[in-house]
Amino acid sequence: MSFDFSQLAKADPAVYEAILGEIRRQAHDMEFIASENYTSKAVMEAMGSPLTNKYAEGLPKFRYYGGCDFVDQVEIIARDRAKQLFGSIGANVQPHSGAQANAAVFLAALKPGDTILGLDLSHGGHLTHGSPVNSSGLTYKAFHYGLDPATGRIDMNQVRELALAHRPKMIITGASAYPRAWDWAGFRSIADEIGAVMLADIAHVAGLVAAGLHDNPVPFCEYVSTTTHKTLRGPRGGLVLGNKDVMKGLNSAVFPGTQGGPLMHVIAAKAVAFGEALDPSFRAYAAQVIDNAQALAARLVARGFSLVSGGTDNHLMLIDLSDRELSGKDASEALGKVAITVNKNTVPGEKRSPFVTSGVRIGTPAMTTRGMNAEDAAMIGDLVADVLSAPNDEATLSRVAGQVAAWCEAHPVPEVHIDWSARR
Ligand code: DSN
Repeated sequence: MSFDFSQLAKADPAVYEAILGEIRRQAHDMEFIASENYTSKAVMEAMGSPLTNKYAEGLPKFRYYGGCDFVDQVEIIARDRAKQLFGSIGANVQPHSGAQANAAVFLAALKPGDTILGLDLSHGGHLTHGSPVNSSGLTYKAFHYGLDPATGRIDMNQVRELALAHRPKMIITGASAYPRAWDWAGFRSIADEIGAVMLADIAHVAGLVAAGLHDNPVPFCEYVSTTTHKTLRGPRGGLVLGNKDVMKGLNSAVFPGTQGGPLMHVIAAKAVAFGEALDPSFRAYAAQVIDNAQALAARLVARGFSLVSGGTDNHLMLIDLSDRELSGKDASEALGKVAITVNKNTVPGEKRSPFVTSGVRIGTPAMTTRGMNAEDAAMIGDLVADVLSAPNDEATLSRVAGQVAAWCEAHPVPEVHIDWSARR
């Protein structure tokens, strides 16, 4: 991917050099962090635009600043496309991140001290779903459901028991590291039993939902939050969707409740990404993401590795190293030596510290953008298995590093072409 950094190179060589280093790293490494992707050049052009200069507190047509005509156009396009993508009545495209989107939902729906119920962090949940080190866990009384140890899947009986016992005001669904489909209808029926509202945080699977390849929680939830940069392949940012009863409160909870001025350049980039996700080619991309994850997972299982839940329905898998000497940290460092980038991750029943962990999370969104097919994914599954089976063997590391370099050279980071003319 080519960039024009002519001004930056002269104005600030130190920052320029660091950015170049990161561009090279992205080109030379296989990117398997499940929450990362390569955005299109069009998305980056929108993000790098002069819209960063504009203050636009408020909503389109209801701003606290003058000069908002053009940023209004941008925000309306982003909002309409988000609603179309997810079949939602309402959307607010201003949250700066997924954490900010969740903070706004909590402010809109809860009072300090209210009870919430979400997926346990060490079972794949997220910090903002009531972790004691996050404001969600400090402000609200949080309880957590987990995975059934026998199946590695969410234990809906436990969810119901906890819901009946603690009567949370909000049930939170969605995860950072859960490889299986969600039973949104099952959660809704439990929420209805106790009169709770429901939030689905689909930050990870949003692109799969948008493509119609993962069930959509919008019909079941008062609130749906997401990031825009993972499977959705947009700029780094957040988005929140809501039904007609909650949008007024939700909009106020975003601004002035939890944020000031929106990042209009990022909202422009979200609009572009949503447009890309509405293009039929995005469905083929998302289908390939899942095929690749399943091919990679199958190869790891064939090579004797345990996966949480035994496989995947989505874009990610979790290698469970609990019964091995090799920790998640060791595994991620060994893979890093051959330029395969992953992250260590806790697994259900984690015995090691969160800095060490017994798991490795592997996701296929970025590498699929880069042209990986299912055959490549199976081959890369072998490379991962080779490294994790002999993490200190220099000959293995050197051979795998060569294979990684050859694949990366043959599959440059793409521009992500969309046939815009077909939609004009
Ligand atoms: N940190 C993100 C992830 O990697 O899944 C979630 O916020």
